[in-house]
Amino acid sequence: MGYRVVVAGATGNVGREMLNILAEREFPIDELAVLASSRSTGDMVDFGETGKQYKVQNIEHFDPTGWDMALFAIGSEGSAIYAPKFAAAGCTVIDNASLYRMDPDVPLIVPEVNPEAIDGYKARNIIANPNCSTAQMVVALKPLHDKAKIKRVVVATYQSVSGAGKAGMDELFEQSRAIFVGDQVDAKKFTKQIAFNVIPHIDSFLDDGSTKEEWKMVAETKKILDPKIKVTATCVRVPVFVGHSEAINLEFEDEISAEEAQNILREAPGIMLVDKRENGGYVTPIECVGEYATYVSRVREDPTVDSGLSLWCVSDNLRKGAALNAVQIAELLGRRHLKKA
Ligand code: 11C
Repeated sequence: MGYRVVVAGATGNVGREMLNILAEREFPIDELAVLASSRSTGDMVDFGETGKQYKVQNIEHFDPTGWDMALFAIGSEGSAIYAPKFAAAGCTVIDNASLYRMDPDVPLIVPEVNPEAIDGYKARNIIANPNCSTAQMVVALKPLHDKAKIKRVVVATYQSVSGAGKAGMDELFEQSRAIFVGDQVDAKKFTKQIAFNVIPHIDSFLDDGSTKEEWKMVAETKKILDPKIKVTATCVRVPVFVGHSEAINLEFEDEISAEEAQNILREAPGIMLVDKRENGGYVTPIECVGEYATYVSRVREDPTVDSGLSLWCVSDNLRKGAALNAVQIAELLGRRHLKKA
């Protein structure tokens, strides 16, 4: 006995991971519909490693009446059209796009951090999934904030190209190949060469000189964790296929030692502490691919402020940063609000 579940955007990086994770976690599904744009209609997609395949249906012609929930990974333009339609038909939308995240009537949820906020979802019947770089950061921050109250966060990100979709992954691959064989290197998806380079620019520029990705880390952290926390971010694209990394510096109101922080993080939900203070005693993005955890390493005191810590945080941006968090929201919604058929 389970739910009638829709995955929209099922052929993209995040949609495919949604299907994998629903299958891996044996989410209670009575009926599953996989949707995409007309371009992919009729394609077959795998339901994880179950051996089951589903035919992709055209989202334009799909009637959401009678379906319990829809996991959307169709971008803000698609969400603007289809999220209100599905929500009005009684199908709760769990939306991976940024469109509704700051809407006061739409809960923005990371289940390890603010599960109770989901109770407000009925106002619009939409629940938002945060940006990938925010999701992993707030999982790491929450238990430390509970202990010693974070005043200020200074974060630099090292974000993989899969955050920019399949086109971003293809561009890193193509440029790397071109460099090895001596072909011309073309930049299409990114503004500069990404192979063997880093680019301090993700999403569009804002009037104050920051980027929208940096703004999201500020605004979403405040909405999910605590509006009083000050955040400043520098978001950087790096030539890594999957896995976002973050160098995070924290200033606290109350005292907290590195050892206390390590002990707290070791017990915290969603976190795997790997912090051996020796060669290789930390996690790099390549090791987090396909994993659920948010990894924390390199926890150390920052002696330049009264109470400060620095740490390194890595997670699979397609999983905790997107698809896994969406499925965790679906599980939370089911537990707190829906009756199984
Ligand atoms: C990136 N974080 O790495 C972005 C992708 O608001 O959901 C996700 C954008 C978002 O490019």
